[in-house]
Amino acid sequence: MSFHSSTRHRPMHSTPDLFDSAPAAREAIADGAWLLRGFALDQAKLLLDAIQQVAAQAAFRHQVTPGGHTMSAAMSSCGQLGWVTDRFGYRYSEQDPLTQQCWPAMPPILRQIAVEAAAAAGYEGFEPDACLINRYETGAKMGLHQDKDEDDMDAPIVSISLGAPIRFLFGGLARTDKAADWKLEHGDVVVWGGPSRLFFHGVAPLGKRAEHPLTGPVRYNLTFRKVRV
Ligand SMILES: O=C(O)CCC(=O)C(=O)O
Repeated sequence: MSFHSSTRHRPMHSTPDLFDSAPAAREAIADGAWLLRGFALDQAKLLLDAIQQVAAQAAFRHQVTPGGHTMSAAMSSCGQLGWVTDRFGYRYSEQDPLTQQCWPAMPPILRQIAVEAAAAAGYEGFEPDACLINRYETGAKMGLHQDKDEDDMDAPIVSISLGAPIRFLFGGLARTDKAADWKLEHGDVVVWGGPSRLFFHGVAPLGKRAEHPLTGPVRYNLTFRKVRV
């Protein structure tokens, strides 16, 4: 698989083309990175229900970075490990610092769709042990960053979008690399690994008019990671 293959590369500012009526296919967005449009659409309602179940045990919270910045996206986690940040640093923890309890187990429907999406992108045998759940309200964003707190860099990252649409930015190995801009909608899945596993990525602020019938002006994102080798 290669970035310059015959697969479509469609930044959000491009005009729709004849392919838009074709069935959902994987689009290469970088070497080893794929956008699977609508991949989670059929299961989206179940995924949203599962998010609410997780949040009932591990509430959404705005974490603080080591530099003292309060993140605009609210977060929760499920699985064996959850991603946490505080003044001591970024890390994975087996316990929710709010409750001192283990994170809620990863609901089977979440794990299943992540494993299937990874396989559809060419990453067979993905076994996520952590799922970070981001909740974006109007204006919330996530700056360009690398996912590098995981021990396992061979496994991909699987990222599912639910609810209001947002602009996803996907750059390169250097923070200064120009980032391409993709509109992610309800049910879209992005998978990246191999040569792009450490590419910088983020999302632009959730727009004032962004909404979805199932979530209103809110977007959820699930990112599945394999932390422990
Ligand atoms: O919300 C998104 O689509 C991106 C989330 C993300 O980059 C992350 O959780 O590391």
